Amino acid sequence: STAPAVATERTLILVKPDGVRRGLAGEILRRVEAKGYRLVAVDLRTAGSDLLQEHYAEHAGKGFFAPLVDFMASGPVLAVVAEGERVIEGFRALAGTTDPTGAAPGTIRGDLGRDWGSAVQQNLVHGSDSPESAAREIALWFPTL
Ligand code: RTP
Ligand code: MG
Repeated sequence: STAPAVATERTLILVKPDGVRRGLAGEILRRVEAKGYRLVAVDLRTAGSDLLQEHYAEHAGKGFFAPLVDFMASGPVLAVVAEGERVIEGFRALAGTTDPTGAAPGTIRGDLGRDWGSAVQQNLVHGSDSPESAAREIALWFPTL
């Protein structure tokens, strides 16, 4: 008998402005590709606050919302759509936990990130957290895809 197929998914990855500024975009994409995921789209751009407020709508009203949007608009981000079986969960595992200081070594945040003394956690990457979030975020960042 054959095992049930695992669905191919797409996820939205952002290399945040701290990652681009530090010259880590290539290293982060390397890890995504080395894990075996396929790059579907990549675009380096400075996002406006309208897009970022929509992207982070679930955090509207929280104390870190405005500083987070300002940080995310502070320079170019690398927006990426990656594809593969269980890529949503797989990329979040590659990224590591939200707090980069405590993130496990071996992860992007654990190997490359740390606390830099600002209130907003500069944790290098974003990855969609569910199929619904991925669909919403991909439509937002890549409306023609
Ligand atoms: P992300 O969405 O960026 O992949 O990160 P996440 O799921 O691990 O974290 P989430 O809770 O969704 O928060 C989104 C981003 O907001 C910043 N943040 N700052 N207490 C704070 O100051 C705080 N909490 C979150 C981080 O940049 C986080 O990735
Ligand atoms: Mg999140």
